[in-house]
Amino acid sequence: MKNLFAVLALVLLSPINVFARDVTTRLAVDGMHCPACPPAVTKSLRQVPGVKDVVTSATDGTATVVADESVATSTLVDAVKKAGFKAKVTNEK
Ligand SMILES: [Cu+2]
Repeated sequence: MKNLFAVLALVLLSPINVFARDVTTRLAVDGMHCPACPPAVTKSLRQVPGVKDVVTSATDGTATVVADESVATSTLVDAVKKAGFKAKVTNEK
């Protein structure tokens, strides 16, 4: 019983809400023409608070982002823009 309370307290006190849902967003990224491009896009996207995982592909011209549902897709598009590329959401939440 004591353990159950300890776990419950941990969950409630955790700065990361374990009940928050993760959402995968696919972005079509324009202009990733060389191997140096995807890392720049990935880096910019990873700096967005709430983003948990990023996979970019220069061959497909895509970025797949796993982020907390609180992260707006427009924020992700802006992050790609900041890296110097144009992006468009290709799936809806
Ligand atoms: Cu490049």
